[in-house]
Amino acid sequence: MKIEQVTTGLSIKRSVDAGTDEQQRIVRDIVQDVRHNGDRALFAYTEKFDGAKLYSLKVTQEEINEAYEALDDQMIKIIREAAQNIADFHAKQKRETWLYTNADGSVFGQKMTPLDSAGVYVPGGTAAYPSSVLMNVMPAKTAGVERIVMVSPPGKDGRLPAGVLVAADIAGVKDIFKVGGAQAVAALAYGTESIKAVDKITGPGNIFVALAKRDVFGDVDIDMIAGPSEIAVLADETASAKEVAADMLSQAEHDTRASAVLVTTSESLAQGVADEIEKQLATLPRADIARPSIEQHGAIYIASSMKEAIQTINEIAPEHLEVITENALDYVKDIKHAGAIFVGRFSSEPVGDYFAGPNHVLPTNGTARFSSPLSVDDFMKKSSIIMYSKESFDKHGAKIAAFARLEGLEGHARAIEARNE
Ligand code: HSO
Ligand code: ZN
Repeated sequence: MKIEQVTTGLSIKRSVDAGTDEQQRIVRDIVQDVRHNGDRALFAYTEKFDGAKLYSLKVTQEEINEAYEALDDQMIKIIREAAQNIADFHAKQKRETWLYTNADGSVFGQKMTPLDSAGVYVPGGTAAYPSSVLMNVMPAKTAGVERIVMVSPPGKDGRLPAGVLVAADIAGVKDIFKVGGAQAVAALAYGTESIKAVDKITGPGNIFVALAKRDVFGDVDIDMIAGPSEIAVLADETASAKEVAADMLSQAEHDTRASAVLVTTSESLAQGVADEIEKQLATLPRADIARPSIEQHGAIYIASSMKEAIQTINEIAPEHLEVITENALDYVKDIKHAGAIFVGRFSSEPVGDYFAGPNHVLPTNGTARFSSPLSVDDFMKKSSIIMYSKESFDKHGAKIAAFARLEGLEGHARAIEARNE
């Protein structure tokens, strides 16, 4: 792996996939088809794209029971413990309705209301992560969303993976449907005979899912469009090359487009990590994915000072940042842009992927400059409350009418003045 001197103006190779015209057309057609033909279209696409001929989309209690039987008890316990940690962390995010009264006795405030319903998309194949089921569902549950629907493409055998079903059940999802792709997004947005429409769709997916989410946005809300996973490690000479390399590979194995970057003040660590990455790749089962990721999107940068290193991190605005230095916590105040900050050597990134509690759905592609991790807020909305007192009204009514007339809105002014008569 190449070792370079850090320069300014650096950024992770941004790889937002906008899709080809052809893909956009296909997605629009599928969305329209589902809008018009409902379940019939869903069955047809599931047969065409997933190779599964289904007669019912909804996962049955029997399938859930079988999923529990397929996992060993220890694993079920681990999923439960992770879900509890995620619930505990997200409970701290929950904001309550607030009101305040000013000196004139007027009351203002903000009412918090959970969304009525949310849909979670879970990708198929090797990206069908039970951990992502928990990360998407738990914030919605904590927010108080009453109806949470999950969709995921079935395998050729017409089934969903046991881990996904168990995680969904532990998270409290009642409605799980075996449908994926753009057709599932359309069903969630517009509803079909078996799937009732939801207000917001979250969860990652392939390009067709991402394009469909863009297509239905406005009719329903969506979460961010997630890009491939990213990790940046900020380390000094106290870090272990073996550990840093392992952490970088942990994200590189997600996707050939994932990126793993080290920014360090130590030349010997830089060399050590480069060597370790090679060594560890030799035995990593997913090296066929991790190697191209490291080769195309991996980098090791040497900075002349911690200040320069931190500036570089802020320019990259990584999804995940690990700080493995002496007094690591002291540097957190200088980090402006990172989706999640993992502090110290025991906060290896997978700790957050699976178990610690904070959400693993994080801003990618440099969007940590302006976005935040998925949270309870994403499943709540706010209404303003205004209760103006007579005292406020008498004091300010004329000013309000004057403002209305500035805008040429006589009707507004008269509404105010009607109270004076
Ligand atoms: N690191 C991924 C999430 C994940 N990792 C799921 C393992 N499973 C998000 O960037
Ligand atoms: Zn991961």
